Amino acid sequence: MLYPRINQIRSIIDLSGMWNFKLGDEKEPKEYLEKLEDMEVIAVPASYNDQKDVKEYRNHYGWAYYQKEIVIPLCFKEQRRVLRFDAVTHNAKVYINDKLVMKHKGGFLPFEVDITDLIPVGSTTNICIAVDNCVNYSTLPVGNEENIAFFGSDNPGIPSVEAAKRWQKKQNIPNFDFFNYAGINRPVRIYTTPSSYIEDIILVPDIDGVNGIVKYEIKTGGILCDKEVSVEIIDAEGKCVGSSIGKSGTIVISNANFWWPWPGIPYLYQAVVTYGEDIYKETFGIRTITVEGNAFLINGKPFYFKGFSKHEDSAFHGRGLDLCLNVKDINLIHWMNANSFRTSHYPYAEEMYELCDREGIVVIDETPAVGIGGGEQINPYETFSVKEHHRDVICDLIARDKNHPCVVMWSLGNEPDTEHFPQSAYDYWHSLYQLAHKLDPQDRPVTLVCCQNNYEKDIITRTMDVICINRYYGWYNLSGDLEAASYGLNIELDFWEEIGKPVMITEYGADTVAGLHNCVPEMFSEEFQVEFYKMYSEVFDKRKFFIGEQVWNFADFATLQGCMRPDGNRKGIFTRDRRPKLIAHYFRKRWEDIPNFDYKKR
Ligand code: E8X
Repeated sequence: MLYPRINQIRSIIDLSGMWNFKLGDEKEPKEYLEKLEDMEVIAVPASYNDQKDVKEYRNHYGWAYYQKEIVIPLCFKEQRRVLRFDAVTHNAKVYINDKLVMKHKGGFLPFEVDITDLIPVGSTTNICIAVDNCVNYSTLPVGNEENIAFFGSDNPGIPSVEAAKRWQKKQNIPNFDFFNYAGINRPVRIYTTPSSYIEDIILVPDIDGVNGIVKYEIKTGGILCDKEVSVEIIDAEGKCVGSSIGKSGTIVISNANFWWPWPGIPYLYQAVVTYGEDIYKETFGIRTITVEGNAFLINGKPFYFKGFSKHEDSAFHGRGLDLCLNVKDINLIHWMNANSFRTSHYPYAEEMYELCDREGIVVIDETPAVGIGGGEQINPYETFSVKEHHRDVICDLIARDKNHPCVVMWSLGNEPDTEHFPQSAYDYWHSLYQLAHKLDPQDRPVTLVCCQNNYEKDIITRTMDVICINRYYGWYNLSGDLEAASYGLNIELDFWEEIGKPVMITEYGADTVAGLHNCVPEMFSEEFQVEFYKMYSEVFDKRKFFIGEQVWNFADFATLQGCMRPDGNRKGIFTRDRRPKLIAHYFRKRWEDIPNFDYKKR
């Protein structure tokens, strides 16, 4: 799906701003609620939860309603008009003048509806979006249906506690460790195109010696137009360096500049596509991604991942798009001498990938499949009804992000159960692995991020192109004992070494309260966080097959309240307001000394 852009032909009406808002309840709106009375004000895009300090907003469970009156200017009369939502979390129903025109499931990917015949130009129109934040066994991320606490056993067996739990009000408890921020989290826009339009652009770059090769395919829509599709490749100086006519073809760019991760030059080209009156410029880079033996190659050279798993999370906005914060975070990633991050645990806003293309930051792009597990008792692969939705999400994710040079690998999901029901896990994830490979025109490597569990029983993680492990030796296990932690970690890495694939760590960390200091490092202190990471670095540096380290987490972030979460998860290298903890200085130095390429060859 193409990102909305303004150019000499296409236009955008941005519907960001103040909307009317009202909380509903669990009941699904069967039809448009005729009159939404006593509406409050809410900012879009942003999560609604922290925009008003009352528990009804913060802990809301169910539907909420956004409403706005709009007029489309007469000058757009001849144009095709499309209403596009970049992300509404998690379920949405869109009403235009009281009529349901669109439903969408899933909170992190765009959807759109052609409104050319639904909203006439020049007349005042009422738009209402019903938004549902419910997470359960059929959603991604997964939620718990029965008031089950995410962490801790909540003292089972004490009669009074059991009775209180039965009496307790129904709660929407996530099966994941980040606050369930909801609402219209990303921009809402109307974009226009001519009636014959460019629907999609598929670009597959390759390298042949010093030359770049771009295979392309253009999909068109609307009224058939007798004009041919044309494609021109424009370099960063604005010079045309290749062109072709027709809906598909191959263009050779001689002496091309390749896209390299920062501090290399992330060189970008534009494919300028025209079809009849329509024009669209798609940015892309020339680079290759391959896995060979136990190396991860970018442009044929063994790459070492240095960086973070992140969240979209900030004060007031919640999970809402915050462009200023995105720029700040990318600059902090540069300051840290890092080169990459994973979009844990859902696809991020498209603006972030554009920024990473431009700034040379390497991205592992993750689906919202987190929480697929329920302990020994529940086989999630039989109990949860998420498979079909999971397939849809993978299709939509790849359709959205396929052309970004920054995206180097797909992550099918985070920390599912792979231990208690290994065969079911294999069947489930293997078919998704095949699907992702089939769908991606660039055929990038595919991974599944695996939880700390019995890795000997797990038969799916080892089949991925890259083995991504999240490990907490010294924190959740062997808590505080870093010598024992190192011993255990080494035993596990001996196991992975045998598999003969590239292995990286996508999460490891220790909760750390900024400002808490100890002479003898103990858990939660800034000194302990430093000792914890130093221990891991020492182990990783001895292993040739180990291709990268992404810490948990870039910054402290909001979670559901709980006895293990003092004002959220505190494993950040930065605080939530982006101040460095002691550890930031350690990694800044370490990563300065680690080159992007050939680190393990030295
Ligand atoms: C944590 C992280 C959590 O925030 C993330 O979303 C997924 C968790 C650790 C799993 N990984 O708790 O900080 C712990 C496994 C226990 C051995």
